Order: sequence, then structure tokens, then C-alpha cells
Amino acid sequence: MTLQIGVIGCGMIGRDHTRRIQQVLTGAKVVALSDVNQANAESVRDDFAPEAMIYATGEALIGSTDVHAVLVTSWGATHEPYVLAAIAAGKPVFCEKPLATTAEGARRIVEAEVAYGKKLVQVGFMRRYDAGYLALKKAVEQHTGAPILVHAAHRNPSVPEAYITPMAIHDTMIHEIDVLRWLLNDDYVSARVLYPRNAARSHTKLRDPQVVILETAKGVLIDVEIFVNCQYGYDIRCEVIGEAGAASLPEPMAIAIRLDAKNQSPILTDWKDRFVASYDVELQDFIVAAAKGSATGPTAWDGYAAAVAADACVQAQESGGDAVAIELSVRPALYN
Ligand code: NAI
Ligand code: ISE
Repeated sequence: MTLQIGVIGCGMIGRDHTRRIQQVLTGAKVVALSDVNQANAESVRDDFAPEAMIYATGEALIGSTDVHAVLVTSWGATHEPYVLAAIAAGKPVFCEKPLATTAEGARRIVEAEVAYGKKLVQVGFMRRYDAGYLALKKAVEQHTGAPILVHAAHRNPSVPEAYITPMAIHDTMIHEIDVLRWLLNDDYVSARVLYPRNAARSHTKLRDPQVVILETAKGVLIDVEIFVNCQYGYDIRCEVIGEAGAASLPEPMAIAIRLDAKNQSPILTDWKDRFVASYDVELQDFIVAAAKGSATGPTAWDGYAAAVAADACVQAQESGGDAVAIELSVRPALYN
């Protein structure tokens, strides 16, 4: 059976996920598209899915009997109602990060899924599928001994003018929030934010860079540097220090060129290239599970846990360096 997918939100990542479903992955095709800006849906249809129907609203797409499973790739603030509608329709749904822009919103999704009684939601935390992070997790479990410290960095070359301070958490650091919780098999208990002086490309609504310090239930201290206008490239770093040794996320493969008395290797500039293989694997995983009417991978609970930590980090951005507590509600049995 070919899984028939509907995509809501045909911007950058909706376009890229449609391309991979149509051209790279197996077992699925895109049959429906929707976007508040219809020209974006038309452009994705014309480029990748000429047979797809365009729906005036995401709700109409979810309700269509042609659509077996849904991809939500619209702006973060619009994710919650679409995911809730997909659960109400009993359809598997892949939701790009963030699952919701508030912890309450993510909690409502968890409650709806628990009431439905079966996992239908996969959150787009693709780093869990990255070969480098998988190897790092294995090294931590097998070699470094119990983790004590983590040093991480998330650097983007540049962001649009509309990108403001809290987005460094909800839009950007949300990836570290999820992947480090998964890597350490631990939960967060507090967050603090420290700022150095502003980099020159910051503005009144964007403090950049910033350093978030997370503490976990097992007592691990994590520092994450977020620098979204770092200029030189897209650079994701992570080092775990344990009782017996330290392990680092490998650099992406790059050719070293010795030329003109220099030894140089290029650095990527785009998240699409840095995580291209992980996006492929996560969506293939979604297709396989959705074809059986279920979901796998990062759960709505993971999306909720990330949203709670993100809310605390945003609060900590305003707390003058004071720690803000992170508390999860009780985990429903569906997610054990
Ligand atoms: P974008 O701005 O390029 O595209 C978003 C699209 O959604 C636009 O075409 C917009 O018209 C449409 N849209 C907005 N509200 C809508 C609504 N209510 N219903 C239907 N369509 C609507 O944004 P981008 O970069 O594609 O991001 C989309 C989502 O994917 C965000 O949540 C973002 O955080 C996430 N994302 C995840 C990445 C990852 O690494 N996993 C990378 C980039 C984005
Ligand atoms: C973008 O939305 C992503 O998810 C990228 O992975 C991240 O690096 C970037 O900062 C976000 O804006």
C-alpha cells in the first residue's frame, strides 16, 4: 500500500520534505497540499507533486479521505490546532518542531493522544536520527562513564531581521533541548541564561549570542552557546565529559585541501545540508509506522518535555541570571 500524505505548510521545510517523499523515500506519495499562501502550495505541487490536490485549509486536507497521514510544516504557532485535528481524525501526524509554542499547548496534544489511546504523533526532532549523535550516544553509554558535563554550541551563520531573542530557544535551541535529554536519558530540573556583550549584528530585539545552562535530574551540568548570527557557517558542536573520558560529536565529512601553504576544510552553511540524511531517515521511519496506523520516534511527550524546558529557558532569559525550575507533569503510561 502506498501511504497518501497531505502536507500543511509549503515553505522551506514543507517543500524539502515533499521533495524527499516524492524523490528519495519509499512507500508514500504526497497527494494533498495546503498553505495560507496558496502560491507556495502551487509552487511545491508544480515542482514535486503534479498530481497533488490543493486544499484551501489545513482542516479540509486533514478531513479528506484521500489523506492517510499528515505532515505539519507550517509556522510553529499553527502546529497545535493541526495536530489536534489529525488526532481527532485518527490520522498519524508528523509535526515539525516545535510541537507547540507553549507547554500548555503541547500538554493538550499529549492529553488528546492519551485519550485516543494510541501513538499518532511524531515530532520532527531529526537529530536523534543523525549518525553522529547516534555514535556519540553509543560512546557515552559504552566508554566515557557516567556523564558529568556537556558543552554544546548551536551556531547559525545568520537569521532574518524578524528573529528575536525568545526564538533562540523555541526555534533554535529546542534541538539541543531534545537531543541532549535523549542523549543523556535524563530530564532537566533548571535553566539559567547568561549573556556576554552583544555581537555587532544583534539589535534591540535580539540578544546574541547567549549561553543557556541546564541542570539535569542526575546532576549533569550543560552549557549551550546559541549564536545565530555567527557569520562563518552552520556549526553544531557537542562534547560530553564523563567519569572516565570525553566524547565529541564528529564533524560532518569535509575534504581537507592543502593549498597555498594552508590546510583548509569547508564548513557547511545550511541546516538542510548538515542534517540531510537525518531528515531522510526520520521521515522514512514515519512512513513505515504511519502505514500501520501508528507513530514512532520522538513522541508527543518528548515534544511536551521540550516545550516545558523551552518555556523555562525563555523565562530565564529575563531573570537576570537566576535559575528557573523545570517541572514535568506525570508521564502517562502511553509513553513508558
Ligand atoms: P517557512 O516560513 O519557510 O514556511 C512556513 C510555511 O507555512 C509558509 O509557506 C507559510 O505560508 C505557511 N503557513 C503559515 N501559517 C500557516 C497555516 N496556518 N496553515 C497553513 N500554512 C501556513 O518556514 P520553515 O522554515 O519551512 O519552517 C516551518 C516549520 O518547520 C517551523 O515550525 C520550523 O521551526 C520548522 N523547521 C524545522 C527544521 C528542522 O531542522 N527540523 C528546519 C527548519 C524549519
Ligand atoms: C531552524 O528552524 C532549524 O530548525 C534549524 O535546524 C536551526 O539550526 C535553526 O536555528 C532554526 O531557525
